[in-house]
Amino acid sequence: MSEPIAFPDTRSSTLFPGVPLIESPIFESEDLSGFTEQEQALARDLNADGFGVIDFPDPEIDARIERIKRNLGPGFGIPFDDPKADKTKGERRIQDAWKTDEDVHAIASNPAILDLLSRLYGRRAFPFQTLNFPVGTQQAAHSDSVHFSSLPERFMCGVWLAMEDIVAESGPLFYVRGSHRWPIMTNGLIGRRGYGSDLNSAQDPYADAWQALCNTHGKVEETFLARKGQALIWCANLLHGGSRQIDNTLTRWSQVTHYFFDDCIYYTPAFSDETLGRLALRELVSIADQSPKPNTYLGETVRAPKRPSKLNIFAKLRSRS
Ligand SMILES: O=C(O)CCC(=O)C(=O)O
Ligand SMILES: [Fe+2]
Repeated sequence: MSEPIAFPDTRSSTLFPGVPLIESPIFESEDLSGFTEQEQALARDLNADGFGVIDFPDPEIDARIERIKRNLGPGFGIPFDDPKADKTKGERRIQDAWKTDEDVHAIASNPAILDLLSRLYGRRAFPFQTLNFPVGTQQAAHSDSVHFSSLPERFMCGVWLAMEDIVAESGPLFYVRGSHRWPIMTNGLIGRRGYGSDLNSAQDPYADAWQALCNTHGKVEETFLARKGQALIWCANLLHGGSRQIDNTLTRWSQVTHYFFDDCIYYTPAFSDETLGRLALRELVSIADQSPKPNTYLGETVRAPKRPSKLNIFAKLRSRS
């Protein structure tokens, strides 16, 4: 068996390397001496609240944002120039624009962000998906961990960048403070079979359970009225969504980059049954350098089991009867 991978520029929890440093069960005793005071405050926010806010560390961010709007804008089919037009009538998002837009790529691969996340989590971070939104998403409360999760769990996060000043009427991002500490939503938890299932939205099966958690814990949605160039980091299991857009003539430009961390198994929980070892594995490349990111556990490569072909299943059934 191969040796566990060393992460020279990161320091994971000495006793609990299988959980992100900021979510360590002994966080209060963890050594944060390698962090600046500002970074320590961010680490504490992430640990306590499940999110933290930073100024995006790129002196060229304003120029990048303007170029992205110019470059991606026409693709949304939205009349941005008409102040009275309904901006919600066109395409509401574009996934993985990093493949064609070098500023989207640069934001996703920002070296200071990669370095910061790597140190906060104790493993090297890599970006694997971008989403660009010209308006609010109006998505119900959800955690991204039903779409993408890792084993060991929680080695995933989102970085949401405000690409304009966000006002309450434009359907701001919201989050549920502290919800990252609730159980991670899985099919096992709600008694559902996921492997091989079909869904319109991977979030649908869990919506009632998330709502019940919020009601029972008396948790409210708080909005993020961000300044242009501010970014919010959310932990893998933080509930968040897009609040209702009250004024449809407004835009709400943002970019979300989703990150995983090295030496994990990457998979889609909505279509998996973890207990049975049936995982919908992801075949990822890092956006930063397009290198493949194989699924690994303690340095050992893990491959997807061959799905049994229909023919084999029938052969098995016949041999049993
Ligand atoms: O921008 C939003 O309203 C939420 C986006 C989101 O949930 C995501 O990208 O994971
Ligand atoms: Fe999300």
